[in-house]
Amino acid sequence: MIALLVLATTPAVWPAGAEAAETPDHLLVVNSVEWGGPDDNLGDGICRTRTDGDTPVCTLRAAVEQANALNAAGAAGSIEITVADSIGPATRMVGGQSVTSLDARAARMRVTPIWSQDYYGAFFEVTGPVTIDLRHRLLVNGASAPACSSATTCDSSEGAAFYLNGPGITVRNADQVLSAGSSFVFGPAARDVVLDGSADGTRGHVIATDNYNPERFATFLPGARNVTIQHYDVRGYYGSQTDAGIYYFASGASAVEHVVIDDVVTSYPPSAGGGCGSLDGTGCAARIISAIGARIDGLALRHLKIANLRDVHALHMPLAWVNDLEITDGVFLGNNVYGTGESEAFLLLPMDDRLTGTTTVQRNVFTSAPGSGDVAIYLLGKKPAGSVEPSG
Ligand SMILES: [Ca+2]
Ligand SMILES: [Ca+2]
Repeated sequence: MIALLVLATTPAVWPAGAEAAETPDHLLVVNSVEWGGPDDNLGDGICRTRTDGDTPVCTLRAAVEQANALNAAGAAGSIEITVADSIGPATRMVGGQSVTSLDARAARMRVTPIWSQDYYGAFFEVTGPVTIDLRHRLLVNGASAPACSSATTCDSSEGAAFYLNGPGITVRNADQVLSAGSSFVFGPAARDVVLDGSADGTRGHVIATDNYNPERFATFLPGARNVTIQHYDVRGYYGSQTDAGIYYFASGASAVEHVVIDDVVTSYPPSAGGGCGSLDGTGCAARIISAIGARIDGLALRHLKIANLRDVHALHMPLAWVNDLEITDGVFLGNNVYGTGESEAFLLLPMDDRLTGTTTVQRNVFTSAPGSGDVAIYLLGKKPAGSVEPSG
């Protein structure tokens, strides 16, 4: 089945975050795989947790702390955090002097609540303009051992991996960013933030199937503005219907504004299997979008591929207020989403008067799993394929 629903024809275009300069004014090179920190002197512009002989040890935490301090001090020019060649591809973070009990909580920069779900803070809190390029080398995975001694201790106090809450933040080439809560939280002060899995041509991936601890790939808090996520393979995450989702929009009085999600694949094996527990997360599947009571002003979903999703709602937005929604060039294959009937469609648009502005759902391909009988799009009742509705 190919369903085409066009409510208007002009996709919105929003600015992405600024690209980093070729040679940054401040370059902080992470040469340690340790979780620990802190930076030993925030006033010197140098990333150093301690010295090993004559060599400064720079952890990712110290680098982020130093970058935040440079911004807070009004430092001129661009700041880039990168990873040394001495750290090989796909190296998990481990150890560090602030990790005293094999408990991932000990490594957190932020220990106070971000919001109700990432209540125990975040490993990394970024507050000002910086480009963080992990080069597919350093894996921030605090959701399973050895970041913590067991899946239970990993999940005992839920927090985020990255809390991005400032202007001009770009995170590049960051694989397997995982925690007990959200992988990335975009906070109320997030402005012009880019999460690019493939800035170097190698595609990014976050596959959250070690256990059921991780719950959200991207959490958007009210007030976040101009966020782009692109070039990732993402799946897994615990399947809560209230608090989880690949993309989770938290409810609040303020809107999340101008989010672009482009070229992100969420593809499960054709034959669903595996469990979703503390020792096996291969069967975990969260909603693609969860947005209960959230307000979103500008959401573009471009070139998404979602395949073989089973028994969860997919794009679940009936109780969100959404102004200017674009879903274009998506490929949604073999999905058998939660429940049956038209009101359990793959794409549940905001109901009643909650969907406003310009809505474009165009050039998408939908197929359902054999025998599922699922509906592709639900907007207060069925529309035949090829429908064209005037905006408003
Ligand atoms: Ca320093
Ligand atoms: Ca959890």
